[in-house]
Amino acid sequence: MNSLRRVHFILMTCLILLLSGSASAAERPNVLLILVDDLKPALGCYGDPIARTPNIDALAARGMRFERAYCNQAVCAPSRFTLMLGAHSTSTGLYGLGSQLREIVPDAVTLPQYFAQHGGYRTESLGKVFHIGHGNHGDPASFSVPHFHDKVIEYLDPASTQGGKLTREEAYFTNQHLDRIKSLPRGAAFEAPDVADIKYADGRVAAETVKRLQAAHNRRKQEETPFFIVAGFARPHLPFSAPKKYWDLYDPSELPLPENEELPANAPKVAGKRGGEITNYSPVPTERNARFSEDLKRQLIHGYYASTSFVDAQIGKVLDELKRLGLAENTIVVLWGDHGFHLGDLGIWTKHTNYEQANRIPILIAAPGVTQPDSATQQLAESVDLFPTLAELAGLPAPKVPQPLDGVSLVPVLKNPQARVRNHAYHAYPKQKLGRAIRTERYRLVEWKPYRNSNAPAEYELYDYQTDPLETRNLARKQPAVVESLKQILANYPEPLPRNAQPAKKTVQ
Ligand SMILES: [Ca+2]
Repeated sequence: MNSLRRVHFILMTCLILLLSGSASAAERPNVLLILVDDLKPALGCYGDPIARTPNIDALAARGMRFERAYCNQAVCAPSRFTLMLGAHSTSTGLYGLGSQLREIVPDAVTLPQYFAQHGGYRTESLGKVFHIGHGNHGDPASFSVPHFHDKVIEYLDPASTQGGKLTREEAYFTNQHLDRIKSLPRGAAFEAPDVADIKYADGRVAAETVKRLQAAHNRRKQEETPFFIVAGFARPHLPFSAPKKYWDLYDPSELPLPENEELPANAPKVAGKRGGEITNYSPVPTERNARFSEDLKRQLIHGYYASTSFVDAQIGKVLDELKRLGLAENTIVVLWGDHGFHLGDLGIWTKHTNYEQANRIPILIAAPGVTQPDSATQQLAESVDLFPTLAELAGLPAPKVPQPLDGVSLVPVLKNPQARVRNHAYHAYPKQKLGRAIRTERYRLVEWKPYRNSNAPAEYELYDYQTDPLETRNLARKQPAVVESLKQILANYPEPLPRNAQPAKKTVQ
């Protein structure tokens, strides 16, 4: 080939690559990932008879509902890392609220980064996406544009903050006075001012997401750039600060109170929980084993449902705009709760356990052309599965990333709810011991193992959800054969990393 021909050949090759590259980006679906803080499946579409969640229900009616979806660690920051990395906390060592992603896994390629790198996506984030607070500042490297930040802990009623003082949880979430949190006053657990939605962060995040969708729509028309927008909502995370009209949707006397407030019989002490996060809010009693009055329980449960309805209305604004712009037909929409929530069941409030209510989450996926309307599956699913699932839905290569990838693609299930890609879900929680759990359709095994350099033996919990859906008794000693079979599954997982350890380098192909 002479030099002129060679130049011509190279130019033509570049042109073809350029054209095929831009053509594929132009054909890719957009992604709208909706993250909701502390949202359990207390939703109409999951059969909750109390919940008023018409907008989330409408999203479920457009796609697939995962009936058996689980987070990988029942607390904000680590759970969000598992989603964004596709990696279990036991694979990365990112167990803590203050764990720093880029210190522990500096070259990680997060889910949005992967879409930017391999699909030409413009990636944006709004509201609570990565956990910010407790020493964490988010992950700017994950997104194409600066994060739209707003509050998680928020009060409008001066009575909620002793007349405007900085409260404990506000300080945690704004990285202030982290060394003397307990010296600060407690804020209210709930408030119900008669205000417009926009007065709270979730109203502002919805309004900004609507604007971002409009801009993304124009950009898509002009530059053919697909978008990957992550909108994170703060409620129903405590405090249950929500406009009065959402509280008014519920009759407090009709709210369900916990049926069983005792810890499971024969369970190891390390597994249970009393006090904790909830005691940072007034008027919750601070004594570790205090019983809550029925009034208080009812107010807290009312607050959780009111906050969920408030968030539902904000999500509705975003989904309405997606539809109005004509983007719904070409946008994959995912709704995910970062973990579940105990509302007094087992006598536990909030999260931080390996029990069912703290770990079961909603996952809804509407993927145009793939999911059937109003479909549901019993396939067990985990947060880490969303990374490979979304990559496959968008036609990106199967992820090969520097961090361990623990998720499996759920696309076969999205196409056929009876298909099976995994036979259990895995989650973990670090307490005085590390608890790792295997949840099958029927059982949950939890292994509580001392951290390194301890000779104490592991302790086990086994629950049978067919005979004991409320987890009232640990059956580990009574059913050794079942324990043994579930231990075999657990044995296939890599040795868990200690907290904040560096994961082993993987060869990236
Ligand atoms: Ca959370």
